[in-house]
Amino acid sequence: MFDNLKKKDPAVYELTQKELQRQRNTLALIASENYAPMEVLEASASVLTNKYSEGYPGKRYYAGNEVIDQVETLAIERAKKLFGMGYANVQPHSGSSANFAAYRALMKEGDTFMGLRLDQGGHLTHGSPVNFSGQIYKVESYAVDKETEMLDYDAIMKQALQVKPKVIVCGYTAYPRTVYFDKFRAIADACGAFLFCDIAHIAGLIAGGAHMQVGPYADVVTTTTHKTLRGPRGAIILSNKEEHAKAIDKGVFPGSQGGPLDHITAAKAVCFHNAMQPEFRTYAAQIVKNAKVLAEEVQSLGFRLVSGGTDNHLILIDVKSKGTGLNGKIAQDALEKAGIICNKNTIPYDTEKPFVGSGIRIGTPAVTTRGLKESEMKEIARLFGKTLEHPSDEAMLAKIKGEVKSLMDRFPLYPEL
Ligand code: DSN
Repeated sequence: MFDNLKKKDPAVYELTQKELQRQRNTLALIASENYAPMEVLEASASVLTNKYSEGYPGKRYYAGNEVIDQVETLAIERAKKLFGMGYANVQPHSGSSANFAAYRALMKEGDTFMGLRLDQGGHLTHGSPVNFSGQIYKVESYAVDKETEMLDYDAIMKQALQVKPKVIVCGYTAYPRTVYFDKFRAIADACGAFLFCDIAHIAGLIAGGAHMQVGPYADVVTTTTHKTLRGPRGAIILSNKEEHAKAIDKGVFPGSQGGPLDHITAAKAVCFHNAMQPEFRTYAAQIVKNAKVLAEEVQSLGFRLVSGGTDNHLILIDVKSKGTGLNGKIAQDALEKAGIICNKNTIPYDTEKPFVGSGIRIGTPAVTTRGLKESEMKEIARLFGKTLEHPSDEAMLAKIKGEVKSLMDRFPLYPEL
């Protein structure tokens, strides 16, 4: 693979190789990242990239789509089966595009929806004022409980009954706990709202049986395909309600996108097939096991964890709690120098600006793909703690980077490349 790129465009080839080395040598702890398997990379790099196929299977605006129709239909059928839902649109290019199209299907401009505040673990598309979601619609955000830092379903119910939103958004980018979709269904029913679930972070856990199912409860579901699902970059929209199908399809094309990325659709189909295999259940369970051990170990180093722990793939660490002058940005920068790649994050009721944050978010989907297990989580916690004890000691950070590389060398990444 890549022989032609190497010959024809050595500059781009070199950059891909550098990135491969970076991925091989560092610890990928960004909770939303993963390593797509070779079969997903191969489908993504296929000749399917050459085709224009605006429209949907059997109803295209261009000729020559007999094969693409089969690819897209296969992806749709697999997505439906994987999540136990009756309808799927596999064309969205990203989670934000999927959410845009889904909102268009469920709301009119100026309608009100409820979503978790961005600084508490929601996503930009869940109502941030700098995003289309906060500009086109009226947003009534909800928050996590100040004490437990978890969703307070009674408080959300109370707020929903007052606000009477058109849509309740349930889905998070930095929430380390189980999401009870059944409780959200009850809230949506009580106030007459649609329940929209953005499962981007936990889709792989749901597919792999390591988190409660969403299908029986949601009106509309969106997810990216590249996080815990371990597929190509992209997204899908799902529903069980026939009434939404037409509006969602229209919201994607022609509402907000042109031609689908057919090579990515094929890679999504591969991802869904993989996620239906028994090994994927083992993978999903291991992600959670690893996160729990990592959380306990980080906690035992004296860091406070938001909500006190984790039920899923991610851990939100209040690095300021250590009282050693750390904040999210200082910690992220020091960890990066030590080869530990993660992101700064606000924590609920943070007093720091979003660009600084009091927290560090880490997750186990990528390291679990790489084969690391509980004993390596202890090693990761040790390296994490040592780094944050010496955040400005460049020699120490360089030494830790060497230790990180030695650890990762034991778990080869993409040996074929
Ligand atoms: N940017 C993603 C994350 O890191 O959580 C959400 O889309």
